[in-house]
Amino acid sequence: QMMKFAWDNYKQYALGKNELRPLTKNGHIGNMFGGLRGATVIDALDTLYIMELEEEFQEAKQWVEKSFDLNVNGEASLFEVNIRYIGGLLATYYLTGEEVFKSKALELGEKLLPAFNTPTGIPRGVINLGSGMSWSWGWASAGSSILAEFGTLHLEFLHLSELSGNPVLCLLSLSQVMNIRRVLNRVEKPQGLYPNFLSPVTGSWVQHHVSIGGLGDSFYEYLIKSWLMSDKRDSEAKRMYDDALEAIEKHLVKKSAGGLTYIAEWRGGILDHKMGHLACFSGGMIALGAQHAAEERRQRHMQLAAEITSTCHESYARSDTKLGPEAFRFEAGSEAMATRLSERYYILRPEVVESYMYLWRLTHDPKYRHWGWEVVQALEKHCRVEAGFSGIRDVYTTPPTHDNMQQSFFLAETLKYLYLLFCEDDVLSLEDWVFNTEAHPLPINHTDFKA
Ligand code: DMJ
Repeated sequence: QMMKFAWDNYKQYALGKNELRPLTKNGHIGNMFGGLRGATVIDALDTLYIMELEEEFQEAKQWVEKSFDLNVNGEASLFEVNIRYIGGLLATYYLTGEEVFKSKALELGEKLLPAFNTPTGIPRGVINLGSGMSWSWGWASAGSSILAEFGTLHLEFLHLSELSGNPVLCLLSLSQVMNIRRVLNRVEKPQGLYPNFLSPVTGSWVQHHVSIGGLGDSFYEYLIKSWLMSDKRDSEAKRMYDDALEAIEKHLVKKSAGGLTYIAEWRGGILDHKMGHLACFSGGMIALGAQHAAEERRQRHMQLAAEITSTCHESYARSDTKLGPEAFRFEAGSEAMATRLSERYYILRPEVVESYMYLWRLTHDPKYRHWGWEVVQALEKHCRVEAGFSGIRDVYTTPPTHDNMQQSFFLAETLKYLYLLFCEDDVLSLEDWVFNTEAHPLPINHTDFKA
């Protein structure tokens, strides 16, 4: 019902734009997707499909067939286009078998390849989808590329490579992502940690900021999921994940005075006792990775995953709206709460319910369903407006002020993970599917994997 409401309003007021503005009842285009349109359509497709919202799925599919134009000429985020568009199209192709989704994914994938033309092969963050020219984000220090961006291509590019009938595209997409691994394996890592900024020219780190939240997050996620997606054959990815997690456990995992476990950020050896909402995906990731470890490690990691997820739940429980802030800190007198005005907002992000979904599936502890239901109630109470769902500007104020944006990841991720939390385990079973970082399911081992 929430998904139908979000979709119906997007369709009515913003179809073909990237997102719905639910207060002003119009569409938002933004500048992340280089002239591509319909981000919400592509992100919503597989969620509509698995929820059996058939009429709505057909509406979305028709838009892809008739109106989704790939001949655009703007500056796009390589990462965002990959996780939302390529991920959404690939997942819908695998779920439905309908060729249109595969051919659009391949066509778009080909347009992203020039981003890898750098001295190291580490792609830059921004690409012009028309000319193929690429460059780094203006805000990224010294022309660097971002770990979470170039480290979050592997799952989709492997599938593009496997699906492509074109031997050049097949070889290119595979060799590009395998080369990223090579560069990362070669470079020295401070205390085993991966900093967030790397030069695509020299292949060395540009700044020593480490975070399992924004700028780093999905790099770690794609290591463990690459191994799972290969049906546990990609042992290099597993080794990299294990080593990275060991360094994180050793240097970043902390316990607050009030007994809350959290993962701090690291700036050149100095800890910043802060967790972003984005970092809350890590409870689910660590639980997923723990399933395949030896017993002692499995227990330790399951406990860590549960503790982090519980801390993220606290960040929701300690707010007046029962939704969590963009970032929360652990300081004297204040734990798991935002202490800065600029960090109090909630933009319909999925990471906390994502971890509830994994922890539920892997433990069947009913508290994860209770916590998920609390989120459903809070979304209904504070984020539902007349024409859709909106983010809010301050989770500590009721009634909240709305930000007038229904993010596409709300339909791709937040609502999908909530749905899966209350489904039987065999709906998109974790044995058969891995979710890309935008919650688009990709099949495990559907063909022979060779890397
Ligand atoms: C999503 O686009 C993806 O989950 C990404 O990895 C991080 N941020 C957003 C949602 O918060």
